[in-house]
Amino acid sequence: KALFKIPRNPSPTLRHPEEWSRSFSHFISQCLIKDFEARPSVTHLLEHPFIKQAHGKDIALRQQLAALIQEQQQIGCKTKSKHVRINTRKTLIIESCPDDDLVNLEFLDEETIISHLHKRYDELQVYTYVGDILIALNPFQNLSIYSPQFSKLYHGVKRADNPPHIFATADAAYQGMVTFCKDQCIIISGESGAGKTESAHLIVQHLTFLGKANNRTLREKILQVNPLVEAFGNACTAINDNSSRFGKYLEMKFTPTGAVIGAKISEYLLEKSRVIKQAPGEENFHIFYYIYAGLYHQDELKTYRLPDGTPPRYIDSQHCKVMQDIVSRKQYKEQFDAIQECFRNIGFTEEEVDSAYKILSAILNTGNIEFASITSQHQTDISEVPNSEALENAASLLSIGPEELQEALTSQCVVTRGETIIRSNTVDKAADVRDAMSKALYGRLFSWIVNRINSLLQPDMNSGMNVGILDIFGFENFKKNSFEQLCINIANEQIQFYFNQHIFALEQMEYQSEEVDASLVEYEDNRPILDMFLQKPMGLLSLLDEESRFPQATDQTLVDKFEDNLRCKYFLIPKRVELCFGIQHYAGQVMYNVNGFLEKNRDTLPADIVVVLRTSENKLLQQLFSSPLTKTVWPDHQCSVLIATVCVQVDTMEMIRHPEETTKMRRQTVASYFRYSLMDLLSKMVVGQPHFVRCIKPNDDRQALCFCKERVMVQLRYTGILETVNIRRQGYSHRILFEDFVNRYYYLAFRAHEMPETSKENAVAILERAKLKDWVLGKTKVFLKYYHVEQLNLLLREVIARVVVMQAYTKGWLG
Ligand code: AD9
Ligand code: MG
Repeated sequence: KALFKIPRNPSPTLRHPEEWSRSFSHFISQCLIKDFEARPSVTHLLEHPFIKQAHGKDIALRQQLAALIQEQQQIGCKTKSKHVRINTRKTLIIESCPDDDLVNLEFLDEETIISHLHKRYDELQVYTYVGDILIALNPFQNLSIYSPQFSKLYHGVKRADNPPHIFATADAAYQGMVTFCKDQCIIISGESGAGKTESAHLIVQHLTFLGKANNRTLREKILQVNPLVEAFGNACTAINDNSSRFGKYLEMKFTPTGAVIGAKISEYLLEKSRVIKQAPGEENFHIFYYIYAGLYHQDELKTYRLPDGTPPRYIDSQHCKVMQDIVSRKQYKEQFDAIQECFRNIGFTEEEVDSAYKILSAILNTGNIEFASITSQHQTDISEVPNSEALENAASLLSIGPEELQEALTSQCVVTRGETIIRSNTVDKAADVRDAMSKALYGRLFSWIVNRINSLLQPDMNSGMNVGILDIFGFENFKKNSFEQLCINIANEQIQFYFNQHIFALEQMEYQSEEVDASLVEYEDNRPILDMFLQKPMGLLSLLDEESRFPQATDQTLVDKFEDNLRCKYFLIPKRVELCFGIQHYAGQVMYNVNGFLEKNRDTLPADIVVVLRTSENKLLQQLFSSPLTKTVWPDHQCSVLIATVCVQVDTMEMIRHPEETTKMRRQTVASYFRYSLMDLLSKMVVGQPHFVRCIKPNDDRQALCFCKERVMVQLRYTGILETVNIRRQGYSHRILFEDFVNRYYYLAFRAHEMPETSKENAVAILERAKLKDWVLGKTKVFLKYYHVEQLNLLLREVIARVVVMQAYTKGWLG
């Protein structure tokens, strides 16, 4: 009871804000440094005359207190030993405990780490540090730890002041950017459904808060980018109801003083094949269901010609809840309204949105076009469209002639020896052309939306600094895996490789070259697997490309080619399953079915379709098909940075064009475009200081509070968490040249005007002055532990703040 002793006579008459604040803080800390199991005290506290009498400014404090207590109750409801206090800025501080960082564990073995994470998860502590890396367990339930109060809590404070949190990672990136004027990059990894996309949203939310997007419009725009792109790029899969079907790198742009000024997205490898077909139990991209529910009124149905009655073929009828179920229609309608709002707020014109909906509806109508075989005088196998309604709808929505469209679908122009011959398509071929057109329309529409967002959100992307956030599709292993899973999993291999390079390889290489005595940690290097995929000319992707060039190639010849050329322990050919191969990925073994690999890789769009779409009167469509979407050539200097930092053997000097360009150009396959995408992504990442978030899926049933030890163990193993803990405990994650170190921190030991020599001795002087322990010196660099950098930065900020105040006094600004 004594714990809840409330000051007997706290004077409610203290009017001076400072005095009030001090008294208030003291009072609150007296009352709140308690075990939160004793909840009755909270009401008691709010009812106390001292708080009740608060008025004027003080009412705000009372409300703040009430909100803080409520939040603390929610997050700390099961926590026995968490302590809270209010700091002088009247912010709630929840003191961290040594448990927050795996590096502090006394015993380091898998069992201890797992039971530690398990205990924390049961207490709803979903975040845990491994040094400067954040582990995020998916809570599978909404937690109330992401409110603006929490954003304030994690703003510019010492990491140890609060429990681990995704906001702390965002804050570290932001502070790093502001302090060192260096781009930052937050890499979120984890398997499908582990929580990457949610984490990315939270990071953007916190960065817009930190970036003081005073301009409300800009803040709203930035916050609406993710929902908009995800409506077009995410879908329900067997693993995740909101699975990302593309890779996304979002760069938030800031001024040198840290004010947010814009954003830019880069998208990678959208899974276009989903438009035309989905695996059993899976769905098409969300946006198709949204427009179905949103454009349901009679006049809209007329304008957009959405097929009424039976669901369109591209929206799997089993799953087309929009058509059958009034409840889901309501939900989708809400989503549709939200997307409309996003379009509007970000700045799309009504005409653009209308064109986008027309293209989407045209795709659904295109999917309903059927072909029948008819017998002609000369040929038996030509196709026609028996039911013209879908064809006419599609043509009308695309503002092209129905006859021209039918012709482009059912026949093709072939030029032989200077002569143009029209050749009829078989029914199957016509269906392939139809699907290829739908995929191309959707893929280009998606890229256009992303480009348009970029032009609306980046006033001047050439100046200022970035925090980039990487959220790609997670590692996938379904019952049946195809070309799409192969690409997704290679991208994940690449991210794992990047993590390994940063955490292990580069660090250990520097110990040796700088002759620093630090023990080496063994880790699982996945470079051989990546080489097997990416090497030229004998890597898996090159072999696939080579085979795609032979018109006679079949699935069997492809598997044979792989089997003949990929002789390594990571490539497996199962005995009794045909047309299959296996890969021993870093995250486990996956069996791939090669059915359709060649076609998917060729991803051809007949020139006749491009020609007819170019005749459209729809401005947006004209734009989508008017010119080749050409990607820029790799600048030399970027390549060398990239190769030096991430030594993956990939093709770098390639002019990449959109895969489905006209036949005259050398055709780009999906594999070569993918290779380019990976390089492009890496080139963006390597220029920034990386921060890692490792998302972990605690169970496969998407259940809250269910921690499946085996599943977590597997993920910890393949992500190398145990080794990461080791290297963070023993290693020196920050290595800074003496010169850079002195330039960066000389304020800590020298006067502003002194301009000390950037020597080893002066670096030591700064380290000693900052009272840091456990650092070491190499031949040219200072070697620091991960926590040193935070300590140095905090000291530096304090010193700079003091200097600014002193200068203001000397200049007489402060009287
Ligand atoms: V995929 O590779 O795109 O298929 P992600 O992105 O890793 O996958 P996602 O972020 O979509 O997974 O999370 C899956 C689901 O977990 C979400 O739809 C939420 O229902 C749930 N989730 C994830 N993180 C959180 C969280 N911090 N709070 C609450 C969460 N729920
Ligand atoms: Mg995702």
